[in-house]
Amino acid sequence: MNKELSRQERADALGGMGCKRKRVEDARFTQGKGNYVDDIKLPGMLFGDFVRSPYAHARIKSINTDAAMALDGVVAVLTAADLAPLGLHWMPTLAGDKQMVLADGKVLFQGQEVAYVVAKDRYIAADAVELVEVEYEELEVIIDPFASLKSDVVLREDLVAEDGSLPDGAHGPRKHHNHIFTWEVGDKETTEQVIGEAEVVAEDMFYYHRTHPCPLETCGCVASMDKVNGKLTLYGTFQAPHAIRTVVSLISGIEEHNIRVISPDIGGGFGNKVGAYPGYVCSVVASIVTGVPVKWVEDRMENLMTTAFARDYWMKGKIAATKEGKITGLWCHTTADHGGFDACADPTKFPAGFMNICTGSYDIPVAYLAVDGVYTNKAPGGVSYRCSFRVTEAVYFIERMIEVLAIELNMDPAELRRINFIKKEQFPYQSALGWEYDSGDYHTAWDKALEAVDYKGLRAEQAQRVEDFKAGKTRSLMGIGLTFFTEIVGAGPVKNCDILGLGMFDSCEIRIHPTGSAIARLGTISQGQGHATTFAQILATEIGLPADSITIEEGDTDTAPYGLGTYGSRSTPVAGAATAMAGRKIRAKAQMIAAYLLEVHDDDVEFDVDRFVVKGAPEKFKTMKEIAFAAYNQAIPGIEPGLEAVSYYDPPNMTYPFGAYVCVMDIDVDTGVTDIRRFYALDDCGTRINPMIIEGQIHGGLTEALAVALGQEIAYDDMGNVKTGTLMDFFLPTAWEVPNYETDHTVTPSPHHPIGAKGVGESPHVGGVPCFSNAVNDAFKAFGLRHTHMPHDHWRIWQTANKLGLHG
Ligand code: MCN
Ligand code: CUM
Repeated sequence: MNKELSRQERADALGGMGCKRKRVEDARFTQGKGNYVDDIKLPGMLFGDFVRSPYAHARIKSINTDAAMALDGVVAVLTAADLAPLGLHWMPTLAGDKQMVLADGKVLFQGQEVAYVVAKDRYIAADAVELVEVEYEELEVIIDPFASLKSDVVLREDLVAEDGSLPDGAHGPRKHHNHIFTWEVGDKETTEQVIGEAEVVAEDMFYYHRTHPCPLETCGCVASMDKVNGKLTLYGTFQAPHAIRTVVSLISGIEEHNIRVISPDIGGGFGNKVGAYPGYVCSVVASIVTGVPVKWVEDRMENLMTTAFARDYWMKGKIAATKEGKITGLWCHTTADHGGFDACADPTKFPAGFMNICTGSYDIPVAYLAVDGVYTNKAPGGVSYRCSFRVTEAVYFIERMIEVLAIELNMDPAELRRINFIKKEQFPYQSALGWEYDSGDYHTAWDKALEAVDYKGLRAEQAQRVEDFKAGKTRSLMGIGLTFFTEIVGAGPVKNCDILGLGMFDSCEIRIHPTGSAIARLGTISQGQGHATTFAQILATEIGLPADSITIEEGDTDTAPYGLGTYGSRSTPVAGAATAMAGRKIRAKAQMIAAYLLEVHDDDVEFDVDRFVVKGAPEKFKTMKEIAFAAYNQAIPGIEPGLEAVSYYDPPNMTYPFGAYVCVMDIDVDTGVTDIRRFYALDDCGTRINPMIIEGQIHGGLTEALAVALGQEIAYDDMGNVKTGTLMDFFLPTAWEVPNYETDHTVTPSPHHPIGAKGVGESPHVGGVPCFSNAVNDAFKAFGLRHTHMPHDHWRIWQTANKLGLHG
């Protein structure tokens, strides 16, 4: 205490909001000391493995487990027949559908779970899987959702009544036995009228292909039933541990207080680890049956072929505009391929997620969206991979639609965007499809982006390149990809967002220890996003204790307050808000303690970075550290001992981050090889908690966007075989393909969030995919291309060039 620190120095010492605090997680991750599910080893633990269907659609004639059971070290082989008496051969999905845990009479996709082998080690289990004899009778396979809606083949026999009628699904009436739901938003009649009378209409079909988030760590769990105490502990790769606890309780009948769900370190989630998988149910049952812990961990192929995929949306669009380019209406019909079971992880009232953000960043007076969900013989899932509940699809749709309209209008697409942006003064903005955008300043961001890349210069260079190409001086074309996206993240509000009836609030509980350090527990769970680093920063600023003195703990349902978990970039908008609010409760009590210690009235002290000072007498103060101690050692009249707070936060609205991206790409017409010369990403996520973590999120999301746009897919052949079920075929970009990203930002705080922060985790992916795709399409625009489907791998690009007659 020799030298008095300046206010700024005191603030810097806290490591609070806005600073590039280094990730506290990395010490263990970079030294191989992470604790992932597969690191958990319990005494006597057994291992589970699945027999999976080689067929995409087949009836199961018989299953013979004798040879497998006879193998030394095999403890049990479970089939649907074993689970049926427990009512566990089917399980509810997050979308209100049900899904077979183990094949019940038939299989609906390649890789579907047929039997579950439990053995003394992982290798014996794998050997035993080979010994289970399953007799299949192949059925006609349906891979195309359009064909599915016309087919006589009934995929889900459980969803057709005995008299042949179709009971309603979770989202209302069904039109056909392979139809799941129709979801309509907006004003159909007016929209169609506007389009019918418009001066200019652009129309196209955009396919956002099926892909997969492919986290480094696959899904897995360890179930441990303690029969003496009646307690089930379930460790697993869960993005929503509390929701899993509730679901396990509901389907198993075990009381919720007797279930402890723990998400240890997670090696990437990306939405792949939100839902419930048959592996979890089978492991729990196996542990109950055997009385010892059972571990199940997928291999890479199982993860790619059977767990939550992403996209598979066919989006037909029409957009109307005046000759000057003012958009007057938007129409979209989407055919959504959900595979064999509807296991989309959307909030209940939104069967196509937040696809109705598809009016994008534009002031579109009238719009209409309809989505038809369809069953096919593919794996279930659909909402994953930095998707913000289908916002990826919505943004891809509108950003391709804008490009096609620009062609129709013969107008510069950057200018077309500019003249249609929602203006700053229009916020809060009510969109035609029902959202209230909380805040935005699109023109500022757009101008900054276009200037940063010298947009005019790029277009001039591109025009020259086209001339050179036509003159035979070059075989390379140049594409300029533009995207302006608006995201919608942070579900809640509880009044319109729930999953399986659980309102989407989130929570934070703080305990300040006597010596001025703290632990905060949240209802969310980091999978790599760095919550232990950033949530401590929020608290450091709110309660004036150093971030380094604050432990953040997530993922143990026995200790953390109830929360809905981490996905949809909701942690910052919801749990981050809860953290700030709980911090403010701590501060309010600290203020009373400080006033008592300083012998003044509560109103006569004010918070100053890391202390409360007497107003007008800054030399009289008590630091938060001193106050923390006082909370435990002073008998203060009218104030309980201790310093703790909890907040459950129900957000009044979602947050609406946005961004402006530009991609400059050179394409070799003769090989289809793409070279990303430049990628500029401006993001606005409101108040920035940790700029370095944000930058990391953006680099990661852009790289995944590059993957999806330029080659990654889950492709099926006509027999329903997954053609890209290994990393030999499924494109994962490496340092070789990844360009040097330039990041930039503007800051438009959310007006309703306690610290003004918006989510960012999914933004770069949502904005990145259309940007890469627009660049490819733009490169061939001068030669008459309107739209070509993703993924733009070298072969497809070569074909595009070939079809356009560019190979001479
Ligand atoms: N952040 C910040 N300032 C803001 C907003 C966010 O500093 N204004 C920080 C947050 O404090 C947090 C990180 O950025 O450390 C991401 O925050 P947020 O946008 O709230 O997203 P979530 O934490 O809810 O993470 C979910 C999101 C999703 S849905 C997917 S999918 C995805 C993504 O995060 N999965 C990831 N990024 C991922 N990154 C890693 N490494 N691994 C995954 O599985
Ligand atoms: Cu949609 S992928 Mo994230 O929400 O876990």
